[in-house]
Amino acid sequence: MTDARPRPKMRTVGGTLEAFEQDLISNLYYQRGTTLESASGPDGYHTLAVTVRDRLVGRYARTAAAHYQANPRFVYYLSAEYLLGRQLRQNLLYTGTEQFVRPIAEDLGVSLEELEAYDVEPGLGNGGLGRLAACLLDSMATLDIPAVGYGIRYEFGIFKQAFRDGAQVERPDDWTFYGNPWEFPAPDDRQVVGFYGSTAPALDDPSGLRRQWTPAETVRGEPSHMLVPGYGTPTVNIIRLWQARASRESFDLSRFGAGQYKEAVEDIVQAENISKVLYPDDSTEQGRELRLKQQYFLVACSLRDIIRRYRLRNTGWDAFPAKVVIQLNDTHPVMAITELMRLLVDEYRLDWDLAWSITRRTFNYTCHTLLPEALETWSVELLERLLPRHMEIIYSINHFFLQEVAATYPGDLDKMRRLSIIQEYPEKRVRMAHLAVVGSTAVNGVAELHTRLLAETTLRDFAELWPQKFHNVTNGVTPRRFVRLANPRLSELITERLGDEGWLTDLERLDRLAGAADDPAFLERWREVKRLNKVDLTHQVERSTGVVVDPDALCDVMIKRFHEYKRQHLKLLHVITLFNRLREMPEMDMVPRTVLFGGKAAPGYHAMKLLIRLVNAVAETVNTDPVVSRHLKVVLLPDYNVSRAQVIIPAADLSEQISLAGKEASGTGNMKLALNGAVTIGTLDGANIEIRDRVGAENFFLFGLDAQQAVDLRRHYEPRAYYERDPELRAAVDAIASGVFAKGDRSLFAPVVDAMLGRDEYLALADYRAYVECQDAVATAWRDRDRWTRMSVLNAARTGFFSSDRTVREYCDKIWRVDPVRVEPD
Ligand code: NTF
Repeated sequence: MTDARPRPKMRTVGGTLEAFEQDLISNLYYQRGTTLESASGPDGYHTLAVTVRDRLVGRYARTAAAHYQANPRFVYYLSAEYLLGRQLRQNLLYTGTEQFVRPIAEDLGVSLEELEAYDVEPGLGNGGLGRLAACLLDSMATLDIPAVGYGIRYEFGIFKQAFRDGAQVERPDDWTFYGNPWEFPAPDDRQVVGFYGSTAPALDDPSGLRRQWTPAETVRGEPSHMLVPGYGTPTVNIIRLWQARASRESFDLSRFGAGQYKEAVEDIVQAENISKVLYPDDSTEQGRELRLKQQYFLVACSLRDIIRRYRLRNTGWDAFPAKVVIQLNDTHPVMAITELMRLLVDEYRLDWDLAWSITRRTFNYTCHTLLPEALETWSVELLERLLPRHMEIIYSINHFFLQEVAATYPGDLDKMRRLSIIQEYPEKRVRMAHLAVVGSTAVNGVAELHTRLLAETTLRDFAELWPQKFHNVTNGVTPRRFVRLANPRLSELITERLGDEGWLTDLERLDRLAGAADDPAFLERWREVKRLNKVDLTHQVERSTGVVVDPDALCDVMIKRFHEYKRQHLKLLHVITLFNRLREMPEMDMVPRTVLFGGKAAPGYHAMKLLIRLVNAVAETVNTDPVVSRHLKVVLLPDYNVSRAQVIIPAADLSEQISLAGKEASGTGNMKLALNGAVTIGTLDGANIEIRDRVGAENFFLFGLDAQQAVDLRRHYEPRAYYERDPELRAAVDAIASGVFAKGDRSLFAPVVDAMLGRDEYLALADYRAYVECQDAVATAWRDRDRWTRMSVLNAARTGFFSSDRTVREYCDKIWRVDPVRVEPD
C-alpha cells in the first residue's frame, strides 16, 4: 500500500477505511482462498461485494430485532417479477463506503469500473411491473416499513438480447454462473409444496367445506434472501426468493444402478424445472401448466413462510389480518387467496366463514394493465388436475360470492355471469382478476387514468358493487437508483443548489430548482451535465453497436418493451419521414437527432420481432447514407435492461411516451426520464397526464387522440384514408413496402405494412400527423438552447411527486395501514 493520496478519516456506518481495507484482505484470503498477488478480477469483485454486504448484515440483524420487539403489522409483497438492478454501487452508496473503495482500488491498481463489470444484474422480471416491485421495496426500507418481498429465484432470468442480421436472438441469462455474492441461503426455512393428486371429504366436517388434499407430487422450495437496505436509515429488509428442488426421494438409485441414468433423474429435472426460467412474456397468456405451477409454488412457499413468521410472535388466528397484509402484484400470485383458505380451513381447521373473513382482510390487489388479453385466466380443466383442492375452493368462494351478488341484484343473471369468477364460454376458465377482487380488501390501479378506466371498463361491475374497494396509487420510482446512482453529475449539481442531499428522501424539494430555471449560469451548468452524460452514452453506443453518434445532437429516446400498443412503429414512421425529407432536400437545415431505441420483444411475439428487424434495417440505411447520417442517426441498443437504462436516461433530451391513449396503465420510464431532465413527447395516457399536469403544458409536447376519442374512432376506423390523405405518411409507409430497408426485398416487411393499412389496431396512422407536427415543434424548441434547458430543468424540478417514497406512503395510508418501525442507528 502506498500513501499516494489523502484518505478520508471520518467514521461512517461502513466503519473506517482501515477496517474496511482489513476486511477486504481477510475476505480475499478466507472467502476466496487467495491473496492480493494472485487474485483475479472475479476474486476482487466477490471480495468487495461481500465486504460491502457484510456492512449491511449488522443493520439487518438490528432490523430483525426491532421488528421482533415491536411485533408490527408487516407488508408482504408477492410478485412473480423483480428487476433489482445491479447491487454493488447501490450498496456502496447505502453503506457510505464508496469513498473508501476508490482510494483502495487505486492503490491496488484496479478501478471500481473494472470490478463493477463483474456485477451481474439479477434480471428476474420483464419490464415495468418487475421494476416497480424493486422501487417499492427500496422505498419501503427507506421509510422503515416492516416488509418482506417474496419472489422466485429463476435460474435463468429475462433472456439476453442480441441481433443477428438485425433480428432478435435470445440467449439464456445464466446470471448466477459465477455465484451471487448478494444472497444468503436459508435452508432451515425450506418448505414443501404439493401438486396434482386427489381430494376427499374430511370425516368430521358436517358442512362439507373442509376436505383433505393428497398431492401426487411434492417439490421443495429452498429460500435464499437478498438484503434490501433503506437509504439514510439503518433499516434493512429482505427479499426472499424461492428455488425449486426435488424432494430427497426423487433420485431413483435403483434405476441409476441399472444404467438408466436419464430415467433416474427424471423426477428431479421435472421438479427443478419449476424455477428454471422467467416467462419472458408479460402481456399474453402462455406457458400454461409450468407457469401455473410456478405461480402456485411461489404462493405456497411464501404463505407458509408468512405463517411461520406470524407464529413466532402471535397465537390464534384472530390477529392475523392485524399483523399481516399481503399485496398481490398483478394476478400472478392470486392463487395465494385460495391457498390461504385451504391452509386455514383444511389444515388449521377454521370454520369457512372465519377463514374467509381473515383472508379477505389480509389481501390487496394491484392491477397493472387494461389490455383484456393480459388479464389472466386459467382453464378449469388444468386447475382441476394440477390443484384439485384449490379448484373446489374457488367453486365455493364463487358460490358464496354469487349469493351476495344475487341479493344485491335480484334476478340479474347477466350481472352474475359478468361478475362470476368462472367464465363459462367458450370454455370454462377461472378469471384471476375476479378472484383477486373478491378476495381482497383494496384494489388499486397505478395511475389516475388507469384507475378510472379500470372502474369504468375492465372491472366496472365490481366498481359498482364495491366502490369503496377501488383506489388509485400512482406509481413512482426510486430517486436513489434513477437519479443519484444513474446520474451522479446531476445529483451533485442539485445538491449544490439545494444545499444538502435532503432531496434524495424528500423528492418534492426539487421544486426549489424551479427558481434556477431563470439563472443563465445554472442553465449552462445543467447543459454541461447533460452533455457529459451524452458523451458517456455515445461511448456505450459505439462500443455495443459500432455506430458513432454526435453528443450534441438531440437525444431522442424510446426505451421500453416492444409492444404494439406502445407504438414503436409510430416512432419509426417519424424517423422514416425525417429520412425522406433529408433525401428530398439534402440541404435542409434539420436539427441533428440521435434516435435511440431500447427494448426486448417477447420471443413468441412475431409481429414485434419483425418490427425490431425493421428498426435495425432502418437504422442501417439511415446511418450509412452519407447525406442523411449527417443529421440523423438511429440506434437500437441491444439487451436493454436496468443497467443500460441507468446510462441512457441521464443522457436523454426527449422522452417518447407515445402509446395509444387508454392503453398504458402508467409507465415509469416516463417518470425516470422527466426526473433526469428529459422533456416528454406523449399522449394523454397513463401517468403522462399527471406528469404534464405537474410540469406544465408549456413544458410537455402533447399530441394525439385522448382515450375517449380513441374508443370512438376505433368504431369506424379506416387507416387507409389517413394513408391516402397524407403524402408524407404515404411516402413513409411506401418506403417500407418498397424494400428500401430490405435491399429491395418487398416481402420481408410486408406484414408490417399490412398491419398498418389493414387494421392498425392502435391507431398509429390516425395519430401520425399530429405526432410529426409535434416533433417539428420539438425541433423548433431545441434550437432555442435556453428555452430547452429551462424546460429540462422544470421537468426535473416539478416531478418530485413521482418518487416511489410518495407511492409507498400512499399505500401505507390508503391500503396497508402500517406504521414504520425505527431501527437503532449505527
Ligand atoms: C406494466 N404492466 C404497465 O404496462 C405499465 O404501464 C406500468 O407502469 C407497470 O406495469 C407498473 O405498474 C405490466 O408489466 C403487466 F405485466 F401487467 F402487463
